[in-house]
Amino acid sequence: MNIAEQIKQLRHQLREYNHHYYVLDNPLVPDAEYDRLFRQLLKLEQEHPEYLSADSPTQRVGDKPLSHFESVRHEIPMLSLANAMDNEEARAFDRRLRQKLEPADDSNQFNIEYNVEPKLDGLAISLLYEEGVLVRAATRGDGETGEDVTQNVRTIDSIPLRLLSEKPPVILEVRGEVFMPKSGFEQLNNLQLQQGKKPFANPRNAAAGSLRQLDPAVTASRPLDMFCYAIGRVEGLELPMTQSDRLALLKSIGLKVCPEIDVVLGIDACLAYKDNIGGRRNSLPYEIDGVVYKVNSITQQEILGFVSRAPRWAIAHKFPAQEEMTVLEAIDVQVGRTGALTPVARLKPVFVGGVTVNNASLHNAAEIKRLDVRVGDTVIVHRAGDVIPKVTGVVLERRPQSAVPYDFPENCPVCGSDVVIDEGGVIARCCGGLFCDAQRKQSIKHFVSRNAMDIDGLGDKVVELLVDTGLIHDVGDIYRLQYDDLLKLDRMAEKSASKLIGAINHSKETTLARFLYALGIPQVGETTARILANHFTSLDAIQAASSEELQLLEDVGPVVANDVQVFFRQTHNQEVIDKLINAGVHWPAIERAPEQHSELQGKVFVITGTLSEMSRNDAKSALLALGAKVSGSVSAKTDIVVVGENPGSKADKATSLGLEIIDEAQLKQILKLATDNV
Ligand code: I6G
Repeated sequence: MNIAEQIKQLRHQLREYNHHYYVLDNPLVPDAEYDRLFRQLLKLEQEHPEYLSADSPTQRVGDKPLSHFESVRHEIPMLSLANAMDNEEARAFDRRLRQKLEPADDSNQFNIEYNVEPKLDGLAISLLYEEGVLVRAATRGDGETGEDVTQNVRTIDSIPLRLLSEKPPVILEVRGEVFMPKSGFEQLNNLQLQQGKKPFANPRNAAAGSLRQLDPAVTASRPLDMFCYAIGRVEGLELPMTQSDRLALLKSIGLKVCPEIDVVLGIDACLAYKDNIGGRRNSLPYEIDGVVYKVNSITQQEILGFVSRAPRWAIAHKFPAQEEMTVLEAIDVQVGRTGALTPVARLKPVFVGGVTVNNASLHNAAEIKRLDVRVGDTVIVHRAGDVIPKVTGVVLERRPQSAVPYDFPENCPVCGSDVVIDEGGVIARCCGGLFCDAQRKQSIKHFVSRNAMDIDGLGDKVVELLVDTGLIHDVGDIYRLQYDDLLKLDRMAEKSASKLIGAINHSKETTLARFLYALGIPQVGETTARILANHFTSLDAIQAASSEELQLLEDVGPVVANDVQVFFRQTHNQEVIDKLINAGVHWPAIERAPEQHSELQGKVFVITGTLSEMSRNDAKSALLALGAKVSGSVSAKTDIVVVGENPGSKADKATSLGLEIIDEAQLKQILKLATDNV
C-alpha cells in the first residue's frame, strides 16, 4: 500500500473509532490502540506534509490563536423558539396548530404527531459541511449574524471534521446546541479553583466562555459536546419529510443527536414526555431547561410557517427556572450539634425551581467571604430538584449604597461563647459545648431521632420547648419526664402526652449500636457505631479499648479513635450514660456476628431516593449483614449506587463519576444472590 493509501486508511479507521467513542458512546477499541494508530498517522503526515488535510483526525487543534472572531452572516436566519411556561400555554399552542391545520374540523379532535426532545442549556451553533468536510462553524449571534468559531468547534471530539458518508451532499448546514456535560463542568470548576481562578456559574456559561476563547488550545482542554437538532442550508441531498427522519439522517452520517428524542401523538403525550424527562432531569448527564415540541411532518410545518422570528410549528416548554434573583434580607447563623455555625440567608420570598423559597444555604463563613454577599444585596438563588436552595452569586449592579460587608460573629449567637475557626479555616465552631443551648437541643434531637433511640412524638418543636422550659437539660433527663410535666407544655394534649410517655418507655429497649450512635460521639455515624458494637460487644469494652485496639477496626483511624476516647473520658458524658442506664435503657447481649464472606464483602454502597418495597434501613441492614459498607455520600470510593424514586444529587454525582447505578429490583437480586452464596 502506498503512503497516500496508508494515510487514507488510517484516517478512515480513526474517524470510525472516534465516532463510536464520542458519538455512539460505545468504544470499539481500547484507548491504547486508538493512540497507536493516531501516532502512526501523525508520523506519516509529518514525514509527508504534502498529504496534510484539514479534515484529518490529527488536525483538530489549530496552532494559531486568533486576534478576534470574524462575523458570519447566516444565509438562512437562525430563528428562536417561542416559549410555553406551563401546560396551559402548551395546550394553547397545540390548539392553535390544530385550528390552522384543519380549520374545517369543528371538533378539532385529531392529534398532531410531534417530535419531542429535551432543550439543552447550551448555545446554538451552525456547522457548515461542504462536500462532507466541516468548513465553518458559527454562533447564532442575533440570528442574522454570528461569530466564526470554526477553530474552536473543530476541537469538539463529537463533531465530525468529515461526515461519515460515501456521497456527502454538496452543502449541508446543521444546527444544534453545544453544551458542557455536568461531569466536565464540575471537573473544570475544580480546576479553576485549584488555579485560583473564578469558577463558572453554570454549565451554559462555561460552554459559552469556552467557545469564545481566542486560543483554540484552551477550548480543546474544555469538555464540550454537541447535539444536532435541525438542518439549515442543503444542496445535493433530498431530505426526508419528517423531523424524526431528518434527525435519523443526521445520525447516520456521524452527527450526534440527543438519545432522548421521541415521536408522540398529541399534546397529552407531549406533556407526559415533559413530566418524564423533568423527573429524570437531575440524573441526565447534561443540563436541560425544558423540552421542545416540533410538528413532525415537514408538510404540516410548511403549512404552518412562521410568526415574526419563530417557527409556528415548534415550541420550547420551559421548566420552572432554577435560578432567580431576590433580596437578601438577613443572614442568620445556626448552631449545630457539634457547635458548627452555619449561615442561612433569609430571603424575600421568591418562586424558584417550582417552589417558593424563603431561606437558602450560605454554607460557611468562607463562602460568604468568597461571594462578598451583604445584607440588602440582590442575590442569585439556585434550586435544583430537591436539593437545599443556595445563594450562588450577587448582582453587584443592584447593590444598595448602604450594604456593608458581613462580619461573621466572633461569639456564638446562642450562648455567647467564643467562636473558633477549625484548622481547615472553613468551619466556625462555638466553644460552648453542652453549655450552649443550641448544641444541647441539637444533641437531644439527634438522640431521639429515628435511627438513634427512635422516640416517636419527640419532634424538634417539643425538644425545644422541653429545653426552654427547663424540663430537660440533657438526654438523661428524657427518661425522668412524667406525664404531668408534658401536660405543662404548650399545645400538648393528654393523648399526645401519654403516647409520648409510651414511646419514651418503649425506646429504653434498644441495641448497643443505636445507643452508641445516639450518644452523638463526634465522627461516629451509624456504620461506625455498628462496627464498634459488633466488634467489642459491650459498652464497657468500648470504653476500655486503647487507641490501637480501636484502630484495628475498619473505618476507624487515629482521628475517630481519639474522638471516641475523648468522649468517654468526659465526666459529664459518663454522668449522662449512667443516668440513661439507671433509667432502664438496655440492649440485648451481642453475640459476635460470625464473619460472613459474601461477594459483597467490603463493597461500598450508597442508597439514594425512596425504595418502594423495602425501607432504606432494611436495605442497609441487609447489605451490612453481608459484609458490604453503606456510605451516606457518593465518592470515587463508592462501588454501587442504589437509586430509588426521586433521587437527589447523589444520583447525578454517581452518573458524573461513571459509577455503577442499580435500581431497587437489581438490589434485591444482588442481595438474594449474595445470601444464597454465603
Ligand atoms: O433553540 C433551540 C433549541 C432546541 C431551537 C430548536 C431546538 O430543537 C430541539 N429548534 C429550532 C428549530 C430552533 N431553535 C429555531
